[in-house]
Amino acid sequence: MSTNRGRRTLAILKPDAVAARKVGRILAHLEEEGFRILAARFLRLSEVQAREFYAVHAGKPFYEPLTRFMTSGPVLVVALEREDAVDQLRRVIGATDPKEAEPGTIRALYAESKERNAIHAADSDETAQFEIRFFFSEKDLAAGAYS
Ligand code: 3AN
Repeated sequence: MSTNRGRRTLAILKPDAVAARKVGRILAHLEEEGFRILAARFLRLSEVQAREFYAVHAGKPFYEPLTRFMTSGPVLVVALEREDAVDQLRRVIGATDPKEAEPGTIRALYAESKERNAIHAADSDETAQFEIRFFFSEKDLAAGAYS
């Protein structure tokens, strides 16, 4: 996987986006922005998984509500590929608070609030590697690779 460093990132379409049936539009938006879907899975995060996934935020005031929200319904976990994947996905999703997100970004278009903000994206190459491996095996990723 090291040769794919920088080319892969992880997104999670959060429970609010799934419940509001925004999945198709968000995936279309990502594809139109040049991302390829390498692997995708619907799942319901367990409390243990959510706490581990967001461990960097442990102790922050929004940690408990965040993990509660992320376990409240199904999510779609997506491994994505394109050049400069991490930074490009951060650009495409917009700021954490949709009120501050650039017009046309996924959060400006589809997020309800800072807490229910439609999509998660890895914030660095290191985090992306950790997060992709958190959900997908090499076999899952190889199955989605075209080249
Ligand atoms: P982002 O999702 O933009 O990378 P992070 O990683 O700082 O933001 O925060 C993870 C998640 O925690 C956010 N997506 C959001 O749902 C929630 N969150 C972050 N900051 C706040 C905050 N100040 N108040 C409430 N929720 C927050």
